[in-house]
Amino acid sequence: MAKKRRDGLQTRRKVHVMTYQKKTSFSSTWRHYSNTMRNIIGLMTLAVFGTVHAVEQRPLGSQIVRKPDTGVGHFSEWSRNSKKQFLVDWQSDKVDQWIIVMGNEGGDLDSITSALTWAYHLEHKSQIISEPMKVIALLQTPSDQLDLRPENKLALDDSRMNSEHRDLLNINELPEDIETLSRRIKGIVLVDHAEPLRRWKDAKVLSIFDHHVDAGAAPDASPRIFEKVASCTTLVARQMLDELEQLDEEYHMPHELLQLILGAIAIDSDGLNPDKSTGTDKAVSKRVLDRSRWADKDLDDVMGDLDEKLGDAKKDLDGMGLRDLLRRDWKGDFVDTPSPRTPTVHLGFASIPIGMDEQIKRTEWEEPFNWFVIHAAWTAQVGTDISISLSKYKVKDEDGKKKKIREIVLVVRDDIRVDDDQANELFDVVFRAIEEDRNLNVTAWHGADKLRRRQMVWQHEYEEGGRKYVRPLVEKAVKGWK
Ligand SMILES: [Mn+2]
Repeated sequence: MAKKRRDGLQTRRKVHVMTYQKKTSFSSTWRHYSNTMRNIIGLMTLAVFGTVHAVEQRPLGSQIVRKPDTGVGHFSEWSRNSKKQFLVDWQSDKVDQWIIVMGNEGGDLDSITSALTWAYHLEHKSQIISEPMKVIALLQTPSDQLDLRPENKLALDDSRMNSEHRDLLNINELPEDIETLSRRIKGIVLVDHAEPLRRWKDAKVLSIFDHHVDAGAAPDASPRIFEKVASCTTLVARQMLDELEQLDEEYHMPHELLQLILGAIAIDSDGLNPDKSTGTDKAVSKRVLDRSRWADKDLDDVMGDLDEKLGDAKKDLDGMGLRDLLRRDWKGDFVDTPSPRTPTVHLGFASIPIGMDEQIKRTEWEEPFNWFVIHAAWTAQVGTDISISLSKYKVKDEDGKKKKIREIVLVVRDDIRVDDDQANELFDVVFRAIEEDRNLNVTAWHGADKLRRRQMVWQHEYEEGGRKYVRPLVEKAVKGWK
């Protein structure tokens, strides 16, 4: 009976999809014409039959919405239910009961997995030991940005999550202005970042799990865990397992979640490569593996396979243009400075895993100017005054050994929060911080002499000089600007 109903639904859905596709295949001229005609007819109907009939009309300009194909896994089902409940509660003014667990806005697999894991744990644990808590994982990336990371898509598919991410709550789906929402909810839990983004500053920070530099935020949060491990997921999973094993009766731990956890740790640790990970990453992975359907397999084999598969997907950025490369791993936020003239500026960071020359080739005219105009359009859209773009690529040295080259692009614009003079000063402050850093030991990029004012490109070979290193360095410089 239930099956029959489902089949019926699917048939209806197919019809919907077909109608939708047929509509989109009309030429735009025809669509425009027919829309105009429909609007005119609609208006005439309104005029002739009045409001009673008008409410039965499809609202002017409305579109046919395609029904989502929902995920197939239990974990997906849980996640989709939480999302629905959160939205229902918001609509009925009960959003104050909710805790939001959020990763950083780069939206990598570590952030997604950490947030989902902790939300799942908190909710299920509370159902056993106390009043059930309402907890939702929030992805601080817009839904259309998720697929710019092919490894996320693959890992979520493998965990039988919905292919269109309908089972995840994304930042663009929040029904309320974030500053207002952050005052109404019960609190937030930060995973994979050290302090709340400015827009969440009024929310109560209940817990923090992170593997970046401790910025001293929310000293009373509990748990408040900062440890240098490969993956933040390691810290969240360890806490979850510790607490789970304390319970008189354990809640169900779906394989899909365990697999997601192993995938996130595998990709961040290069398959538990000892140079990239710690004993903690390994020990926690083993505990997770033992609970999974792969319990009889060898840990290093499983993690190696996951890393290879997800790592290959991660590198597959063929055909991705510069704008998508800039936004696929973008982190930005406001920084306060002591300057009485402009106390707050916006600082943004892109991380791009291919070099500048290759990025320039992916622009329409394949010339450096094109890189800077696309970049300028992007930073104008997100309102960033000071932007840093970090890229890396590998070359072979004389002995045929691979070495990693990193690049740093600095651009300061003068049309958002700061004027020309202030932009010059800010550029100098950040320029000096980067040039004078002994670890980075930067040299000018080969095309640096052709750059415009307030643009600079360097290269360096400092292995640890990724965003986790450069961001605090630049933030400190900006905070010191007077
Ligand atoms: Mn992380």
